[in-house]
Amino acid sequence: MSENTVAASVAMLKVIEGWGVDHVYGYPGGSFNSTLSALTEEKDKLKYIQIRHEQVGAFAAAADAKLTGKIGVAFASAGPGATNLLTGLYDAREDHAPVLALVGQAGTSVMNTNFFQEFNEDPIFEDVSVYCRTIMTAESLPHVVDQAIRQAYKNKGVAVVIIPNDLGFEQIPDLPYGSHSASDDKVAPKVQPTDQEVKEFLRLVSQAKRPVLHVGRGIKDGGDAIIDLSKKLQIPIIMTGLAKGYVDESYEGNLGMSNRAAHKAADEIMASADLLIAVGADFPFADVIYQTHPMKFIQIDNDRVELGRHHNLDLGIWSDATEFVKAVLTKADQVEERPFMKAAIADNLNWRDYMKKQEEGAVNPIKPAFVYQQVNRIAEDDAIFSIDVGDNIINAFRHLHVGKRQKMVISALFASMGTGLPGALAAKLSFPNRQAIQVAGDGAFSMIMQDLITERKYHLPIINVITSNKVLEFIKSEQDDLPMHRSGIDLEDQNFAKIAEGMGVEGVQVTEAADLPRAFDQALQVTKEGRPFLIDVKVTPARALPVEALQLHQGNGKFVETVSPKYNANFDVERPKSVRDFLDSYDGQSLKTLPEFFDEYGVTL
Ligand SMILES: Cc1ncc(C[n+]2csc(CCOP(=O)(O)OP(=O)(O)O)c2C)c(N)n1
Ligand SMILES: [Mg+2]
Repeated sequence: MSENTVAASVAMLKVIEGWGVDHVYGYPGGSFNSTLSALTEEKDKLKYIQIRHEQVGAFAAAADAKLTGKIGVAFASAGPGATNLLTGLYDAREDHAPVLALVGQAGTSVMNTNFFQEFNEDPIFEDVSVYCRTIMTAESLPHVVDQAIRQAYKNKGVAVVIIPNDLGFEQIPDLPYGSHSASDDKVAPKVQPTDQEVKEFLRLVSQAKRPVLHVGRGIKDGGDAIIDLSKKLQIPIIMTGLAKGYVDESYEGNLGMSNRAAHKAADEIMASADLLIAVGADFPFADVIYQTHPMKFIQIDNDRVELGRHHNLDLGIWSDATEFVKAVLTKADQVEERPFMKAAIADNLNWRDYMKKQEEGAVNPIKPAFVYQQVNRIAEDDAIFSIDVGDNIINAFRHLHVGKRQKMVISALFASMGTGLPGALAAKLSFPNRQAIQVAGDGAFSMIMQDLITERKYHLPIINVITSNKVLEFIKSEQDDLPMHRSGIDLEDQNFAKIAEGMGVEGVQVTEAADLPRAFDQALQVTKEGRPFLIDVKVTPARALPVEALQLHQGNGKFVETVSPKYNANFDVERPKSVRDFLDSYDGQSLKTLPEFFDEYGVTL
């Protein structure tokens, strides 16, 4: 037994440091004072980032984990602090991000008495967490936190430790409580495919006329291998949004994302597939878009829970995605040019050309596509993008270039507004030498804009781009496709640059397209000098071409494309008369439909 003693809260922080954590987010409260005191003692090793709303801390911790794969840490005091933390923790849960949440609790002498801000916190955090414990003795505090971190890693989720305030102040023996060692950092063994699985896969592929690869994050660093496979087997690639940037976007056979935040060719090709191959992809909308028509289905995943979750399997392969792709490459012969692949590429290039035209228009009112062209222009090779929820998800998926050395973070499955700025805090704190750019809509940004001051307080040179359109555009589009009136979606305009100024953050408001490049140059300059910057850009509220409104039907030996009956079903908007009318109404005169490309290349049912 050691003769030296240490405050239990300090011992706990040493455990956290032992796991390689160098910053934690949180907001004080009386019930958390024992840990706050320890944070001052440990300040040289563990940086405390005082956010202005607990939700922001939890979002940022989740983003840390998504960007680095390492545990993120956030804390809050008992009661309202604790409940404020929840939204951010759900974001971590939904995107399988390992996060440790430390939550304050009233002291043990008043626990379970309905004391001020005191209530049973376990049931509150039960659902969001993979592990949730209330500390009962000071000695157990560092142990339980160590175990919580292991649980968060193992179960890829949120571990919550609830700390009665007095226990953190108590002295306990000064022992090495943390269990982290180099062994924890070694690469986990990969699940390998068998020859039989490769053979069976190639047999099904050889029977297909219109096979499609749907590639998710499971591909990890196998982006080049999947392109080789696409070329060798003549199969177009469609990506999930979370995997954006994992496969080179300049490759012509990479059609981008499908569904609503999507690319036209990807949606059309997915709807025409007779074989869909899901590669490390857990697509949240799969239960809808995999069911538009009958097709065969192969799924490759290293997590057995995922197999068969979204479609009945013709072949399920439990394997690391990239290992499987590599194994197939060694066994497969080069397939001769497939008309379907040619049509897919032609459709893709036609769409890319359209997108480029949207980006190049330095016209008024300013289009979001032009804003993204500017982001692309000033983004450094290893920039990190944090994109908030709303139309920015659609526009970033379409117009943001995410290169091999760059990263993008989003709130994918929980899809919470207010995640752009916290994601940028995480980017800058986890990667201080990399450029951090966040893009948020006016609705999303105003949910968390108080934390601009956090950027200034900690000298975090973040570029904040606010696409301000005075409306909840993403919801407006949804309402336009329902038989209802537009309702509840107008936003009062704000001068975000002035708000920033009030918080000591430099910024500029842009209303003319011609002024936008200068604003981005200024953002670059100011952030290079080490200070954050905000661009409040007033963009058009016009809907971007909703590719999901196009529907492909198979019948009479032919493919036919129509506009969904749901499109513009709203009482306040007009419906187009034809697909041509629909495309033209979005300046898409140059766009062709997939059946036109199928005719051109002789693709038949
Ligand atoms: C916290 C939260 N509340 C509500 C929603 C529903 N929602 C999704 S997108 C959106 C609109 C976003 O508006 P804005 O930030 O202005 O971006 P825009 O779509 O106008 O570009 C809303 C309300 C959500 N995803 N998250
Ligand atoms: Mg908006």
